Amino acid sequence: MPKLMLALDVLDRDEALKIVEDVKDYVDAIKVGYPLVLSAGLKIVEEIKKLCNKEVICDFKVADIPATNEKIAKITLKYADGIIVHGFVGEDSVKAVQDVAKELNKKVIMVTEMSHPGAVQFMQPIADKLAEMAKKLKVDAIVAPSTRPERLKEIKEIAKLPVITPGVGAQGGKVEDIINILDENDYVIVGRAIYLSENPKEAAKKYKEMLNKG
Ligand code: O7M
Repeated sequence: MPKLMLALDVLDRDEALKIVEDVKDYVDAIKVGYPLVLSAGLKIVEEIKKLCNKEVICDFKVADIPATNEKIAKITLKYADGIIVHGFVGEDSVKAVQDVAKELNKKVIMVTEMSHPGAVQFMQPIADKLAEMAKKLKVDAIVAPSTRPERLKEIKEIAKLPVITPGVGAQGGKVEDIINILDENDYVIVGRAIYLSENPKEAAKKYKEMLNKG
């Protein structure tokens, strides 16, 4: 059964910590990105970890030259267990982050095809090649879309790596359409369908149960 990763894209520190407290029994990892870190600072990662003792991944979709990627990775991985990078900038940029992560025993997760409709414009045509590159570089996991289950399957088959998949809930993706593609090393990312729900704890529990049943 795949694991559940909460996308904690709220803008307020106290609200973020309250949600973590509420859902911590049902989520396996927490992903924070620009919305929360630009609002609350990178130290929010430490606070979240202290509160729930779960893996916290920074989704910064790093996409710069190797020298700059290295600096971003060094700062981020002081706090986070893993960092998400873009692959389209090329092998050298991804490797620069992997070098930092290896020294700190942290994870690098690489985006292939994104989940939003616009991703078919430029990303989809190169996504299979990105999946091949991810395999070659042996990144720790890739990101592929729940909104296009057939693409999720194809990309996973090419990369043969754990997958972290967004798009379930607010973006229209459904657990039942992806559950047979995934295994115990994969994560399903859910954000708004949990943190915007009237009862985030119940919503997280519901998703966890759906994943367990699969
Ligand atoms: O469940 P949602 O739609 O509220 O949140 C989905 C989260 O996944 C949100 O944090 C997005 O930034 C992220 N995401 C996508 O939605 N689509 C992608 O293709 C990639 C990501 C992502 O996490 O990239 C690493």
